[in-house]
Amino acid sequence: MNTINFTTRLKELKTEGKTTAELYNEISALAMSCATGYSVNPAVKNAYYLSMEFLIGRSFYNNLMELGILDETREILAEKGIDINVFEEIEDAALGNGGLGRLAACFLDSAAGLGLPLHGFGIRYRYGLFKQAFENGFQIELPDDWQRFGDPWSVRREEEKRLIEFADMQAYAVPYDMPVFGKKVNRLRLYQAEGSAAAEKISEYLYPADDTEEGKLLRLRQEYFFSAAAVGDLLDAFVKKHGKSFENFHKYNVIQLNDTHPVIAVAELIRLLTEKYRLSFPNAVKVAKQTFAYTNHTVLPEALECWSEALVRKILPAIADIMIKISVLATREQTDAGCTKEELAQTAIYKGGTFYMANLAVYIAKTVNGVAALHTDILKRDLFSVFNKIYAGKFQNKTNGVTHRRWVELCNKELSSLIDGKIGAGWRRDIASLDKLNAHIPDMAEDFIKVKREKKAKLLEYIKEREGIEIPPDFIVFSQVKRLHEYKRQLMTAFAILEIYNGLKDGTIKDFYPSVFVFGAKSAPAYRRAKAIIKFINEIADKVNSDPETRDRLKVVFVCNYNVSYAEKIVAGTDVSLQVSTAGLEASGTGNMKFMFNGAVTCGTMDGANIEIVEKAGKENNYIFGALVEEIERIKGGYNPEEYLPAHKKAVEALIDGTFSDGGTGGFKELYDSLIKGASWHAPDNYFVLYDLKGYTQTLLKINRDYSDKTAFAVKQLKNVANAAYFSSDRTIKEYARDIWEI
Ligand code: 26W
Repeated sequence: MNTINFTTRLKELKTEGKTTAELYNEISALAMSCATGYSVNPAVKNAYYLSMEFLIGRSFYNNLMELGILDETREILAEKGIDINVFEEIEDAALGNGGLGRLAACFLDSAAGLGLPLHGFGIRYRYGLFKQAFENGFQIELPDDWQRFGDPWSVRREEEKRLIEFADMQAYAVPYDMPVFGKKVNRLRLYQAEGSAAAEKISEYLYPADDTEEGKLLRLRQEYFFSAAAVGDLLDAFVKKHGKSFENFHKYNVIQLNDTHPVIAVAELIRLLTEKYRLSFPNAVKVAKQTFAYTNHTVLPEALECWSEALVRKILPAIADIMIKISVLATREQTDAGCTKEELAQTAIYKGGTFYMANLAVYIAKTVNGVAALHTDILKRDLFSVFNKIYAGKFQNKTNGVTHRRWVELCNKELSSLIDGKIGAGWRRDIASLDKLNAHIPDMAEDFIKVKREKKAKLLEYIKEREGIEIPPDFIVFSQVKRLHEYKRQLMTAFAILEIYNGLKDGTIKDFYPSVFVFGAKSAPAYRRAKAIIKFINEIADKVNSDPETRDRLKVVFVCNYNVSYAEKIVAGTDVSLQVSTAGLEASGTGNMKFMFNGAVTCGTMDGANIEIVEKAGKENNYIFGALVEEIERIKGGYNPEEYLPAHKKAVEALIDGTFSDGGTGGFKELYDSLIKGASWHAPDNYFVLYDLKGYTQTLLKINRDYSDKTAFAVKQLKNVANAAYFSSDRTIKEYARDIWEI
């Protein structure tokens, strides 16, 4: 980075009369022009991350910070009468849904920060994740036209465009390269589909609603589109540099498959090696086995992708043939390894006219990793137990992490300076040294309380501006921000809030420390139940916030259009992080780590990475409740939620007793029935909401009591900060680089 050049030219920049968007584009372009060009060095081994989603959020501040010019830019603009915060108007590039997409962005940031060659391949969606609005408490979706502000951080590479062919049409994959700044500058390559109206549709929307045949076909096209473009790029680059000696391909390339969405890349590599380079099928499979690694991010059956052969054949007949050939090979191998018929049924890649993409991934990948210790155990013990038996050593755990540069340094400068003041700034580059903070905790509680209060005040000010809800800064801030899904149990939080509200009203709860519950969540557009839960929480908020008897002690706010930038403010201003999924279902969670870094205690179940958070920070500094995985397994068959209804009658029946309105949609009654009667596709209360509700409400009240001893509570919060280093994606990436990528 030629910083002098940048600051000189920034000082000369004419700013008067320019719009924020114009300034944003000019300053970003200036930074881009001064940044050393990034290149993929084909002479060394590079790792490639194939992901359908990269939830990069807003690039402006993060890139200037990574380039080391954020503070100077802030000062130079201030001299010109411009507050650098005006660029918060520039929306996030929401090219992802949540978890796995944001993780991909953190991984790229950490690899660059560590100087490791990891590059991303994905899709440049015209419209990212929808913008959420509320209409009478219901979620509505608006297009996320993120490019209307320009896209100064990408460079279009017209000359490298590649033709991607389907049976019924074709599309050009035009690469847009985004630099990923750090010690090394890596590259995120996003492909845009061009060439016809039909072609452009392929990269128009992130995750089209896949509940229709039309939607499914488009999603399959998207997966093949970017996977084939990436594999084509890598093969061409390899041949150009090393010739056609594919037995060395894996010495220069390792491809990480982010969930099952890019797994079709396996078949595409084999297709090109056999059809274009005339390798034998077994040799092509051998190359694939040395090149691919697979990360599983969920055990939910609905998220484990399957494709009907008929659908695949419609647009990719050669790929279908190859996947069947791989399946035959796998079956033969596993039969030789002594698998029974039942076991072969579990590991089948192709069975009954269906392709099981997770099985293809596990069979081919040289390593398979889960994303937290418990999740990886569940993969080895349940989901992939047969594979684990045959291919011992294939499975590894790689507990997730989040980049502390965005999730502490950028979003919480005040806490970062407080840490610097105690242990120096070394932790910013070498995060492991953060644990030196443990020695200073007793004498920094008061300073921490000030910082947390300042960040809380900023968050609540922002919420007042955007949501129109006023919350005094001395309230305890509880936050549950994540995708809306039944297994994450936002509904259970809603019931717990109602029980607290009812207790305040009838006097059974006394001296309750004023608290606000902050929700942030988007529901998939077609997910009816999740949308009903959003409406329910909005109804509760309206009622609670307007009740003169309780509103000075209890508030509820559902922030609208929760996204990466909103998250940066919420994680910094929160006291208690709510992570209450049904044990065994949240593979890891990453919001839990962001909160921990910023000094929130976790109120949660023993699920995903919560277990490791509690292990690192100490059980006594967090609040754990709820059934354990083993308990859930044990009671599953005989669980009758009606036994638990009497104790929670008032709160749960608020869904059907007219207390709240679902606008005549019937959504609330359907939610109630899902708990008491179940549905054709699941048992009653299949996420054990009523089973864990009592423990949850009691834990929230305990936290409320403990908070009165501000200093003791601040010590708990600081213990979380001081022991969060493990959850930096710098640690995660170091482990991938050592154990999987060998770069
Ligand atoms: C909201 C339901 C849902 C579940 C899974 C939506 C999307 C998925 C994807 C198929 C997988 C995914 O995003 N899983 C999330 O990945 C994160 C990063 O590893 C984990 O922290 C989350 O626990 C996991 O749900």
